[in-house]
Amino acid sequence: MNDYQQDIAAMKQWLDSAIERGAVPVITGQNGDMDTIGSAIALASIHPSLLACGLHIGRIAKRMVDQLRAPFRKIAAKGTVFPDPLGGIIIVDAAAPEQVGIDLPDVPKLIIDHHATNGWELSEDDCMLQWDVRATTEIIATYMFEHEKESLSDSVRRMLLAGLITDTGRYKHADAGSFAITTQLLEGADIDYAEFCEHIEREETSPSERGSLLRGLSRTKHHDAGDWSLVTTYAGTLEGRLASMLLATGCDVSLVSRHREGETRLTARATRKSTLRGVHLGSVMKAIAEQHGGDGGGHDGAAGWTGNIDRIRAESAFIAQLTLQEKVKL
Ligand SMILES: [Mn+2]
Repeated sequence: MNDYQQDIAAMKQWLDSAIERGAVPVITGQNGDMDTIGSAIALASIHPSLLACGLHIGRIAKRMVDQLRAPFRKIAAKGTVFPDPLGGIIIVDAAAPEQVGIDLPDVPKLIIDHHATNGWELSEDDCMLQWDVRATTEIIATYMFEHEKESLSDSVRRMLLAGLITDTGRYKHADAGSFAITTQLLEGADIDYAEFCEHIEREETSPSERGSLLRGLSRTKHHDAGDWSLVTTYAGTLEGRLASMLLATGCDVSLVSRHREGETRLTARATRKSTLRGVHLGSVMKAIAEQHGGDGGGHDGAAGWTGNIDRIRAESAFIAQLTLQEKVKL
């Protein structure tokens, strides 16, 4: 058995005993992106004792949940009363407890994630699957193909596919594994891939969001951060989308910051070429958290940090950390 197969076996064992003990909420990462929501809803479909829930639901995920009438419960950061008895909790696509955003009950945990960095502390009854894959839905799909094939309805497959499509930037950041899972999900399903993809990627903005994106674009600055060409700006909303748009200028790395109610948030993106040459934004964000507090981490090409130093200091900290990453000659 390889590591992944061992993980799947451990996950099966954890799930079987948790379901026997009681209800099992499947909790999403607080950014509510399609990968975390899709993972939770798909996994929750395997048994009535499981319920997908979380603090936020992002816009693509919201659209999918509404259309497929998928069960998802929004819960509050504080004072959520979990069902009794509670068999355990599952956390999907969150690299640390802070990325869940709610007080977690003290019961056995199953953590399923694909971030390069992780801040979980495990106790004996916990189980963690941290795989080097492009989306958490790949891990859920692998599990379901192995043990819960009859739960893989077209709707569930759509949830899993949507997580893959969004986390890989419509397969721009895909690898052989994500293509293999995609093929498996499409085989035997009544899904028109091209139409589904177009549907997922349809990005509507309100006039105020468009205004915010345009102001963000008009405030951009270029920096040389050591070996890297960096474009920065700040915006009040849609930072991820803005950061991706900035990469189209040809820079190596983009950074969008935002400050609201005493909290600063950094959102960064890097091109694949840069990550191959040594940029790791997850490590940059983690280093900022170590130096200035707050919570940071993520992937090599997409990462974030949240904390309470001001925006300018946070941006400088990012530039300083990025400068430290040396370019590898290819
Ligand atoms: Mn993800």
